[in-house]
Amino acid sequence: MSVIDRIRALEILDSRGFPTLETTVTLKSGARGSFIVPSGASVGTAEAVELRDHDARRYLGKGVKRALYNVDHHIARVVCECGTLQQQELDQMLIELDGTENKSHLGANAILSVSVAFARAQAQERKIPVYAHIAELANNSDIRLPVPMMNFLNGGAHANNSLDFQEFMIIPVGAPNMAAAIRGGAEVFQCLKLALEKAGHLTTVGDEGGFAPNLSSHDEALGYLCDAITAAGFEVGVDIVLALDCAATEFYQEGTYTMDGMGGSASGEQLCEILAKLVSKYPIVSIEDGMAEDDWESWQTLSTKLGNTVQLVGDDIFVTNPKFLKRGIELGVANSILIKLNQIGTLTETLEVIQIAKNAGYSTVVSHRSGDTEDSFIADFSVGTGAGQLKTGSLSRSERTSKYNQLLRIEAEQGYMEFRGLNEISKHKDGGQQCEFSS
Ligand code: 2PG
Ligand code: MG
Repeated sequence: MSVIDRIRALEILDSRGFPTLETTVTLKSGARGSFIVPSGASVGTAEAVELRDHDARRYLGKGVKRALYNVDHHIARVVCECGTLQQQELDQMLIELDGTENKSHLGANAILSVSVAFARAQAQERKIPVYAHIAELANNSDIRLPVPMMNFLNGGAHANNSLDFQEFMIIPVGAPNMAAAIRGGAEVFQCLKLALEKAGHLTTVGDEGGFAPNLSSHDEALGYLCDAITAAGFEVGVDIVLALDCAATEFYQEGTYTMDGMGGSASGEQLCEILAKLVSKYPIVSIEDGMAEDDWESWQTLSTKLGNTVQLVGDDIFVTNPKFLKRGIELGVANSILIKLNQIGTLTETLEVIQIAKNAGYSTVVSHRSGDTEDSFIADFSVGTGAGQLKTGSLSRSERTSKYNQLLRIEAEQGYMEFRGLNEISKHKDGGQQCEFSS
């Protein structure tokens, strides 16, 4: 139980150079917590609303002064007056104060910034690590490090290149701990850079810090990843496996998936075949948004075809919202959910969604946004909730490495914390024994 003394928001910049909110909550005890809100590019239609100013004279209309005003005035006035508060009470109060289903009145950015900053302030007040406080809020006794999904080749809405799929990731599942996982990933990343350079490709990076070359096919991208894993001295499919985020909503319209960069279009069924072929050729254990957010039928086809062997992660289709997740569970759509705090807008609701997923046997992948910041809260959040997996971009750009570095700090401070490797990934293929990794 804490009493809020002061709340202040500031308009600062995210990794794409667009404004976002940083909110600081100060408790009566003097403890403080801050949170910087991230921002997506491939945004699900049903996500909670990020309030922007739409004033073309500032930041091309993307200013967040209205959201800032809502924090400093509307929210602060109410929550600073109400005495002792717990997280759930605060979040409920924010939801009611907003009064809309999609948080469009105050803005999900305004609401989330207060919700998370309060949790951090409480952790400081209690003199415990943020992840330990989150574990208590989540009622989770299974604290552990997440397996990191590292996005080394960027395409889709995150890069200006030929790749239609948005993310080509590696997962160092054979690592015995976080330090080894990150070291292995970093070595693969450097080997990939050398290979791309040698082939005459640009090694400029996309929004999430992965390389963004103009490749001729998704096959070629996956081939580059496999070669880099081998060049770094690891065994493809054993030490390190692969994952995709197709972000298929971005190239879907009226029943057709149009992959311009790859020069072809496909029906849902055909895209399903394309994905099945890639899975049979490469050690892909996880596919996110293989189908579009409103193409539930093709999602069902994909889930029937690949759901027994591959982790199928719902991002745009579930938008971290209990309503859509429950529908997915009923219809047998996907077997995993991507967890983004700003898709739903409060900490408490995010914890509820994770609980629903866990109860249904769906795995959970905590995720950054493509427009992110130096804030590393999701690292602690993934540990405290025992989510099992964390997707937070490549091993370059500080807004990405800030999360990996926080995981390294947590592991080092603890001396040991459980890291389950491939066992975190639902429906994965057999294999994955530990081998070439050392810390
Ligand atoms: C995604 C995310 C993060 P964005 O689609 O999973 O990688 O991208 O933040 O642009 O929605
Ligand atoms: Mg996604």
